[in-house]
Amino acid sequence: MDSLLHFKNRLRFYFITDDAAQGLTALDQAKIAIQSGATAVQYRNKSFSLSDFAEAKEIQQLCKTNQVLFIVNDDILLAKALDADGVHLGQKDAALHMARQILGSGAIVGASVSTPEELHGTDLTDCDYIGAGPVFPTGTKADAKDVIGLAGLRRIIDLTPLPVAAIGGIKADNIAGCFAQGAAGVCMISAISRADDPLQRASGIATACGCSPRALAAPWQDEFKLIDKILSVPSRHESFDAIIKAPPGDDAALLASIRNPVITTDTQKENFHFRLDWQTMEEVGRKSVEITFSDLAASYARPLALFVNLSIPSHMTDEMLESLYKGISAAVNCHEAVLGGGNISAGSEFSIDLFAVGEGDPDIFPLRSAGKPGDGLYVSGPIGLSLAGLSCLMARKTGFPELIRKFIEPTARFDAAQILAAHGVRCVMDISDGLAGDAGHIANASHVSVEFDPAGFKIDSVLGAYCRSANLDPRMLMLSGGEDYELLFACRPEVFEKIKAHLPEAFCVGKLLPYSGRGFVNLPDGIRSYQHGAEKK
Ligand code: TZP
Ligand code: MG
Repeated sequence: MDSLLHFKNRLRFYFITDDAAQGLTALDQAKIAIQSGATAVQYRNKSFSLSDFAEAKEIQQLCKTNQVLFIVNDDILLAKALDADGVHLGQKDAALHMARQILGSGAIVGASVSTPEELHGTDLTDCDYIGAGPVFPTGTKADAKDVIGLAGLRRIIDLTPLPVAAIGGIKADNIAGCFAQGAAGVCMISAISRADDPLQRASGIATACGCSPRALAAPWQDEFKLIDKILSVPSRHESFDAIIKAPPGDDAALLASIRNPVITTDTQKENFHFRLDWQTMEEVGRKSVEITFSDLAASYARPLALFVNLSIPSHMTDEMLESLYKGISAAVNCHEAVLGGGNISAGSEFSIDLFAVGEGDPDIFPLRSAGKPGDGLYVSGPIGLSLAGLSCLMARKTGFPELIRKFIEPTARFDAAQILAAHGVRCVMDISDGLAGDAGHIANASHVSVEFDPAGFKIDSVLGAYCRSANLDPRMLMLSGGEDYELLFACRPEVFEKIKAHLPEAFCVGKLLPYSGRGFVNLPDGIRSYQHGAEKK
């Protein structure tokens, strides 16, 4: 996935609501635009009063349900109150950095610019895209600046790396010209809001933008209907009947007897652990399972059953939830486990709580407390990539899809766990909170001190390239980055030599020493353990 491209594409067909249209409310206009294929809607109401709030919120919900960007014109606080995706500010509106401060790092902040002089005079540090115009004559904005034409649009596009959306007098027949100059998108008001046949005009605009019409998605309503649909997702494999005695759908699940039951739980929250403009629902489903099962891998347990509790806000659709379950089922099946059941409830936030049941190894249950002075400290594979991927997503930085993939698609390392178990390794955990933080858990539990060997860290080549481009030290990302879900383990160096033959990507990150009064002998300054950081606002 290329996140910048993804963001640019969301500006392609950018409709702005008209507060002076005859006959059509802002909500009617937004529905027409969204049905026709709009990728973004801006709520622009120059005479906004509190009595308009309910309608504005309905437009925001409509956008969210249909995965259309929702931006508020001028008013940062209204954007905040409506939980908008961002705000668009004119030259006279509040400074862009105020918008960033109030709306947070994940918000989209746009700015109007009409000339190269204005572009140079605007501090664009906190700006995500430019609205440039008026490109053509417009009667909609009384105080519009001089028409800049396609040549003026081109000058602005050539002067900024930010995506530029053309505005002012945009109609179906002049859209191709704007894209030909390199515009990321086109914004329009009256071509739709004041048209004799707005639906037909909007669909002509969609065609010119290369956007397809969509059936307006309805929010989910019926829990029972949804559960039936979810349970009908095929999730049977050879082990199914051996794991679960009664198929899911009853009050509780009857599992076959388990010799060494190992149970773990995890939670994933929207805008904290994941973001739906970065990840599809299917990807969110897969990752939720992988990271929950990762705890089983780190416990040498074979996954058997997964239980999922969902809290779903009203704007989500049946289709979105089916797609989430498609991802959940795919990951559960891939590990030959079963979806044992769960619960769905309405809630203001979208969150996924997962409970996994596994069968432990009859001989070893690895513990954080089993590290011994003289052991080496090792990781099962490349680390730091996921945090770098998250940073790319947050900064909309292109060029490192492998890092973004690692953030979006981590996998539980059952393969590595099997090798460690076969070699009798007793001190294991998965790295979810960062190498430094997780090594600290081993130091505490095993009552040893950890000495890192940053010079010996094996640096992944893509991580290295990213760090060179961002002027960062890859070792710092490796120490503080979480969510790689590699295994961290301690064992005698001679045992590691044997493991390495089966796990060539594993490497040494340090060693365990007798406790010296501190958990870490040499933790570099500025290292913090990983904080899940897909936070939107
Ligand atoms: N900013 C520059 S031109 C314009 C704005 C808000 C008005 C665009 O309206 P229309 O009806 O698409 O020309
Ligand atoms: Mg304005």
